[in-house]
Amino acid sequence: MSVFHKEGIEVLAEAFIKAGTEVVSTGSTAKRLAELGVAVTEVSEVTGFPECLDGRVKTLDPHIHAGILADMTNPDHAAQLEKFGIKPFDLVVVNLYPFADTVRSGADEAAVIEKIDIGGPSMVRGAAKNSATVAIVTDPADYALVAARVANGEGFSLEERRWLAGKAFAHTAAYDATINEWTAKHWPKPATVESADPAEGENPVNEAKFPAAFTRTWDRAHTLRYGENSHQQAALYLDPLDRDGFAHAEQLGGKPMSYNNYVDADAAWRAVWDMAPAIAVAVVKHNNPCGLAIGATAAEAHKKAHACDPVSAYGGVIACNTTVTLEMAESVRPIFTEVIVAPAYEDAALELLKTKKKNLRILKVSEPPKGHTQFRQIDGGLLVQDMDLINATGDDPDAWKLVAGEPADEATLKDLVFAWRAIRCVKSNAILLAHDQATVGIGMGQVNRVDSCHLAVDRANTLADGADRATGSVAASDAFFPFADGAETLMNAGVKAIVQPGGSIRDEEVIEAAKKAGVTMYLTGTRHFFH
Ligand code: 93A
Repeated sequence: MSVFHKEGIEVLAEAFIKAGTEVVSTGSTAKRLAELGVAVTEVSEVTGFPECLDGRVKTLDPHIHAGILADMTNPDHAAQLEKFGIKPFDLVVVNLYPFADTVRSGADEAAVIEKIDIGGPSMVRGAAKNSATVAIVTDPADYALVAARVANGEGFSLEERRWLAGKAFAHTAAYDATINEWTAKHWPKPATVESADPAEGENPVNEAKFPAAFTRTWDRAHTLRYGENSHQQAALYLDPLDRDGFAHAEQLGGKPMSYNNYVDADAAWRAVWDMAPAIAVAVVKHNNPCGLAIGATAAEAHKKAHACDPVSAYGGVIACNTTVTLEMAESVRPIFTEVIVAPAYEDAALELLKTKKKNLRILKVSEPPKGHTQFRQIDGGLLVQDMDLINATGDDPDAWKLVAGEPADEATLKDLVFAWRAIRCVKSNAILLAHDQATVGIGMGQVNRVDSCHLAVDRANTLADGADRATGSVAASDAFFPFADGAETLMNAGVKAIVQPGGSIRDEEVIEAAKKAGVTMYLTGTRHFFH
């Protein structure tokens, strides 16, 4: 037995004592077992060699490994152990040095390297290979089971040992994958190593971001009631190296999160977090914002975001990039909402949301994302890319090119910048109308841009009070207008300024249409597709 985490070993100690089990153990595990009354043999007594190199070599010795790897159903193996005076093991209990915890703690490189367990995984893999006669336990959740099998005097069945072996290999594979994730980031392929891949020469690969292979691991946190639909099974997995990420958000109230809740809340959080230092609130439905706004206060931002499309906001997910105040909680209170996400809540706000909206799932995120790599599974493969963040190239209005109309006045330019920032979280084809730092009409997810333009205008102008909000608003388009028709739809509806990437072969037609309509148009040179 050699365990870094000593929690829960009392139950094993008790079982060992009762059964009179002979136990061999390493340094501090042996000490703990002895304190619990187990007659334990130090590993150095078995190996005839002291633990050395600051603990780097403790169990790495044939007296241990032959005892683990001898297949006692094989008479020849049994005879060899006899000849060398080595005793076979029946059970190996190991848990490994906490590599991921050490990385997360911000420890320096030397400390991180020291927490790469070598002897532990060797024993785990040896015992798992030899499941014919040895049981391997790596999960403290299985200690009670071990205690029961030790107590019955018969031990584990072959099927049980094989199941444990599978768990053990999964454990060491995940452990090495985590180490590899760290090395890929910190020790990328240096320029001095010539590449055998000609494609790399043409388009050099950032090895720290895109290593030759991904061996990442996610740990199953829990299963979900169902997936996107009730006939789909689903579970949530967590990245062991990113405990600050949205998926690790603390739930402060409400029913358990569903699969769709996670998808929408992630989209809502993504829509607001990098709007900081501005105070921003997003209302998301089906992975798309139905309102996004900046306000002087969180409450104001919420009111403005909600006003964009109050019909769609029913049953939505709300994200706020700063503390949810009591005033904002009051604003949310009358609206049926599935989830609220924020980095903090005023005590009174939390109290109100918890007591008056019992079903509302309340999530507290710890930190903004660090702009992680995004993965998208395709059949038989995986697409990997950087996340699209605010302040990508093209987000700076000073670099925009005025191609039609008068330069925007200060307020209009502010709205154009807001619209351009907001559009990165709207599914393509995306057209977004904004006024006074708030969306007023969003056209999302259409398969042609002109339909998205119609949708954005319709949304802006289908309020209960019949208000025309398209007139005087500004528009952003996530990608260029392939024809003039889309831009004309916006301009006919009264949009006064448009920001778009440009780059279409018919840019001139689009620009001409804007000039004819007297509408201001800026080109950013980069786009914000989001599929
Ligand atoms: O440094 S090691 O890789 N060298 C070894 O030979 C070795 N044997 C067991 N680490 C080794 N272990 C690890 O020590 C185990 O995996 C376990 O995590 C830890 C238990 O040490 P102790 O009983 O002193 O707390």
